[in-house]
Amino acid sequence: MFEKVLIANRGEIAVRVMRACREMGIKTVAVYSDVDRDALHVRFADEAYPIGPPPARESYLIGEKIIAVAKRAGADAIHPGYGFLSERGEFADLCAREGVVFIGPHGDVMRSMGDKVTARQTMEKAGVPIVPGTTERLSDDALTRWVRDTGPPVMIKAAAGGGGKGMRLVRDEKELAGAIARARSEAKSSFGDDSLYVEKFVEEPRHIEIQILADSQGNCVHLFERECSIQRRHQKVIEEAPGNRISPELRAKMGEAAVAAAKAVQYVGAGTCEFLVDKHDDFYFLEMNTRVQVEHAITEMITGIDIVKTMIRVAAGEPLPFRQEDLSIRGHAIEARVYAEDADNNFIPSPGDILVYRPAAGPGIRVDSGVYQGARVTVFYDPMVAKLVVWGCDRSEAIERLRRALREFVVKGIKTSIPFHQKVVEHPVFLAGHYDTGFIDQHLAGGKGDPRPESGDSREARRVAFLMAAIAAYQRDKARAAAASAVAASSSAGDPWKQFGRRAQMRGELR
Ligand code: MV4
Repeated sequence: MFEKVLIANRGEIAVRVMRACREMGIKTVAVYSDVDRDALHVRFADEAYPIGPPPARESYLIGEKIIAVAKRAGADAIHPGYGFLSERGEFADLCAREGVVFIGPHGDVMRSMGDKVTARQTMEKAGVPIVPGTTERLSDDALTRWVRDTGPPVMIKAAAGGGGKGMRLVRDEKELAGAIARARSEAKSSFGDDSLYVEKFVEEPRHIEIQILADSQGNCVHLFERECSIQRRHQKVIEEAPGNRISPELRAKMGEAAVAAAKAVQYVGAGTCEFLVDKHDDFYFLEMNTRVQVEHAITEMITGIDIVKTMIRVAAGEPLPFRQEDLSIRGHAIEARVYAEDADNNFIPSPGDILVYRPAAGPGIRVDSGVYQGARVTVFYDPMVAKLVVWGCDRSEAIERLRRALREFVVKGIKTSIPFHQKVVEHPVFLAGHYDTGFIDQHLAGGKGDPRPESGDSREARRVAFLMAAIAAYQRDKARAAAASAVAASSSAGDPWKQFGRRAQMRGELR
């Protein structure tokens, strides 16, 4: 096992990785930009080294500086966290050349998954369903012909893209030429590569992703799914595990597809296969993320597996300490990302000094913070300051805890997304678990630009209707969960989790 690991990141994920290292008896090395001298991750580490000016491209993104620190500190491995260098194949190559272990997959794997056309070719060969479309980069003429032959709606996408950049929806052939031109120029300026491909548009999809873990002996398991459809402009807001309305059969099929995807590229480490799931429960590979993700914690909550410790173990050459049959889902977890943003002001970043910081705590609550009371939030990095992660024996309890925790969580000095989360967790559509990627735009004003001004009367009327619908949906949800738990309890003699059935029955009696 490694003796010392350098964490090439900042904020909550750097702290998260350091916690894993500490439990494993591994010493930790932090790196920090000038503006992060007093950041939480620096205070948390055993050692810390400066790496330059605040802009990431002059500090956290310079692989050579990070490697130099690793050598000077005597670190035998580097954990990249998420963002920054985590999916840069060239940085993994550099680590390999310099004899420092990169905690993640091989550089070639990152490059092949980073290019969406290559990823689609690989998945097609591996028998993983991809969205119908092309598996080649196409000229304007070829794109036009494909769309003429197939018919709209289609999505024009950048081969170098991902996360929604360089992507255009075409609902009418008349829009095609303009969409191609705009997608090409956006792809060129964002990625320096204007190659495009095209897919059929999947209507009202859900974004469901599968966590996988793989070792260097060829073993690979999946840790079930996360439901990540609650996003705003391709930024995730709330995630849940397990997903809603995912049958055991669909779960097994998607899990097997994700494992096949990982095996096809001889994946090592923690990774995620993103899928779109349509109305008919057909699913399609979208992209593979070759890093630990922000929302990994909800999977940890429902499986009991420490994903970060496992990725460190497999990077050190150890085999996975569990098999697929050892894994199961217990309860339900939800993550609310706490961003330093002003949701009432078009979600603009809200930097400043954190004057009061009192994170939620208590049963079923995990808060992974990148800040502390007195810390400064700057504009240089991602505005996510903490993750509020809750666990409950079922979805109803997780929601109850999330509502309680959102009320407990106090942050003063900066605006945060907590009030926005409170709106989400009151919404009947969220309570019903019946949402797709359109949720925020369709149901929460402010999702797309500013909310329309409303008269006081209509606002009040809407509020009453809204509350009544929310209460009704909530009661239905609870009754369903109680019935399901009672059934589970009656058939779970000897099951250590049967008290959850009793709890639900008690609630039923009290009502
Ligand atoms: C799609 C799609 C519908 N059909 N592709 C958005 C981000 C990028 N990773 C892929 N995205 C989408 N690709 C086809 N063929 C809809 C989206 C999409 C989306 C996907 C996941 C989560 C939220 C989303 C919001 C809008 C659009």
